Amino acid sequence: MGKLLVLTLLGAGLALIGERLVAIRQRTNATREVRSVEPRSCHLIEGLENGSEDIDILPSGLAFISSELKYPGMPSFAPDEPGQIFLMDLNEQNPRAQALNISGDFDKASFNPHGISTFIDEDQTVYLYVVNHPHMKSTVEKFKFEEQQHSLVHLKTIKHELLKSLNDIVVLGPEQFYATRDHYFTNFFLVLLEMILDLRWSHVVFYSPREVKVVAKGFSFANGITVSLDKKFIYTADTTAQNIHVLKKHENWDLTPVKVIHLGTLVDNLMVDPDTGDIWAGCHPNGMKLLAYNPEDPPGSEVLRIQNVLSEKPKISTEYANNGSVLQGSTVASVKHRKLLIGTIFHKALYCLL
Ligand SMILES: *[C@@H]1O[C@H](CO)[C@@H](O)[C@H](O)[C@H]1NC(C)=O
Ligand SMILES: *[C@@H]1O[C@H](CO)[C@@H](O)[C@H](O)[C@H]1NC(C)=O
Ligand SMILES: *[C@@H]1O[C@H](CO)[C@@H](O)[C@H](O)[C@H]1NC(C)=O
Ligand SMILES: *[C@@H]1O[C@H](CO)[C@@H](O)[C@H](O)[C@H]1NC(C)=O
Ligand SMILES: [Ca+2]
Ligand SMILES: [Ca+2]
Repeated sequence: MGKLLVLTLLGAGLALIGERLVAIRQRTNATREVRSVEPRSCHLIEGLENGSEDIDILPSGLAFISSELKYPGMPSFAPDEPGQIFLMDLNEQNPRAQALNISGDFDKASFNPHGISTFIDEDQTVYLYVVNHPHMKSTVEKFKFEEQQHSLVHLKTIKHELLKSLNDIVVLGPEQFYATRDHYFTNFFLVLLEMILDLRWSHVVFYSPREVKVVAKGFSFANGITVSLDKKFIYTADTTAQNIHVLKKHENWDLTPVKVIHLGTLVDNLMVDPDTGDIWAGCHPNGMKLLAYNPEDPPGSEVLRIQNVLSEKPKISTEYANNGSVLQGSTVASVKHRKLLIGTIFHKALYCLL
């Protein structure tokens, strides 16, 4: 009896693991190959070779780029180099990426920047908020941007019990932001288990100095987050559910679901075109090639544009796609006046004219 029970349980366990592995292969589009799509003119950006996970462009045309992310399970070409924030002026004829100097009481050696968001105060001061993973923990760093000095002044580090396993951030007030928690667990082994079992414990957190709360939950892997042009809606990517959630923002900062837009690809960061309100999504066409990195058969890149987001039938188009021969592991596509920057987790970055 005992042996039979053990065998039955073992069999059921193996069947469950098998079923889960098949589900993961499906959820990561493990067998997908990518066909090339390219805008009018694109070239790789000099000086950005080790990642450009998130890119935020100011109305003035200055672009901030977070670089050299170290994230568990993902490759890094510069595992011992601290991360940096680069600046690019898209008004220039041939914009170049330059690392910003960081001053203030801040440990630059453990800087590990991930999602970023800019905020312009009433007096036109520019602040840059950065999700940071010093020693693989999560904090949010607030910097003041000094354009003349070409530098970031560190103002404060925000930590909170609910601000764990952070991925991206969108700042909507002088001290108010939403952030995505891509996994509930912080321990790599438990995160794997969370992914395998697809627990959907990932969520969106609201932060202000007076109140911190979970405002949206039930995500498989909440990733990029941004806001509509009229500031009434929040857009959040769910990477492994392969969709974008449109959420309505309320006076008290609560979020309620409006709709879900299915993309059928592993969507990472989201940006809104300031001229049109379209969503631009950096996507991973094949998640398995990211997890099991092989330079001979690298992960590709894909950028989708979603028009008429709030309409009954949003239009989804592929604006860029590559099998990894040029660009690997795209995470973000940021546009401004028909100029496009595409960033990646650990690889290069691309500048295109649309
Ligand atoms: C990716 O995988 C999902 C889930 O299996 C599937 O619905 C979708 O069509 C796939 N996407 C592509 C482009 O093959
Ligand atoms: C990328 O990282 C490698 C290894 O640390 C380093 O040699 C190279 O200079 C880095 N490239 C850039 C552009 O930072
Ligand atoms: C960066 O800032 C520090 C402190 O303000 C300063 O000493 C250093 O010269 C600056 N470096 C550059 C390259 O501007
Ligand atoms: C990617 O596509 C190019 C043609 O566009 C081809 O030459 C190359 O072999 C492909 N690479 C991979 C890894 O599939
Ligand atoms: Ca962002
Ligand atoms: Ca991200």
